[in-house]
Amino acid sequence: MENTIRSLQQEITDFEITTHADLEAFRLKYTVRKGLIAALFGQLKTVAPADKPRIGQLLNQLKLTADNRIDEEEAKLAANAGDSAKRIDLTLPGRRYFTGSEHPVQKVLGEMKQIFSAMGFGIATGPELELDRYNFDLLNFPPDHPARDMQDTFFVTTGNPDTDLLLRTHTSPVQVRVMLDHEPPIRVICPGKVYRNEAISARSYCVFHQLEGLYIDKKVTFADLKATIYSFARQMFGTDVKLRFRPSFFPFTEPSAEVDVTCYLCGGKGCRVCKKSGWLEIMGCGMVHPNVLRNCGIDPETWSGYAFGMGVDRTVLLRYKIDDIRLLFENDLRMLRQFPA
Ligand code: 2U9
Repeated sequence: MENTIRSLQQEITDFEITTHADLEAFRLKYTVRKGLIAALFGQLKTVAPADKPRIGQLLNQLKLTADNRIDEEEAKLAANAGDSAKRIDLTLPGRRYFTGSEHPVQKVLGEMKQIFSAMGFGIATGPELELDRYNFDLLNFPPDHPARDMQDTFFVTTGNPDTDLLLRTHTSPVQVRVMLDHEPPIRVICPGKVYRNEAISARSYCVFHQLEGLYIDKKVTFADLKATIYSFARQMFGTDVKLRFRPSFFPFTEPSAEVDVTCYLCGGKGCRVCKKSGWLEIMGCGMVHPNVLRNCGIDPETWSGYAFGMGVDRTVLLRYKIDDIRLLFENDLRMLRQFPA
């Protein structure tokens, strides 16, 4: 027994412990309730009474050595863990963080807002879920106008013309709200999302962005409208662009026009994007229809105004050479990360 204790004493001192797993193996072998030391204590009753005090003392010493070893090794392992945390390799390349950035639609909208703000326009916003009255009736749409068709508009409720709700098909109802709430003069732009029940493709989507503008004052003329659009187009598309106004029709403006700029991709020579015409359509515009002024509580004998409206997404696609409008609405990080701040 004495020899066994002495050889275990040596073993416990020499046991190699470098990891937590080694330490656990040590503990399981020697110090647990079913370990070697406990087994020797169990054999103490077989020792001759005269030897018992000496052997007992040796066993106590053995147990103490094992317990001390565990305490020491635990402390060493803990100190090493601290060391490795402190051991940072400063030569490693840093991790790249993607900090988030402006969506390309918001970049273009931001530029447009900046241009009109500098010309004195305020910015107004309104609800995307809109009253049928504000989206159509007050804007002089006749009851049988095709835009009111279920094929074109997402109606939410139908049956009561005063309370029916729909997803706005243009931002014009925001200007209606501004006119109902404020006395002229009024000079605002209204940027925002609009919804149309259209076949989805790479070129058209059921939701897109518009920016519309409205100016109402005494003696506002079509010449004021042309000057404003010229100034905007030069700042937005380049100082070299030329404009052309083509007569058109909208229920809410009279007279009405559509505006083209010389294609800023080919300089007007003709390319695939402008379909060899040299022109790109950028917006519609016109003088606010007297019926619309009256519907919104403004006397057309005293006040006149112009309005314009443009789609934003097509400019975004052309500017950034994106070939599918749906990419603007999918929030796919692989696309968005190509537009860093
Ligand atoms: C009020 C009175 C008049 C806003 C206008 C247009 C012409 C126009 C289209 C451009 C491309 C819509 O996104 S698009 O399909 N818009 O052509 N919008 S005048 O006229 C208004 C608005 C509000 C009270």
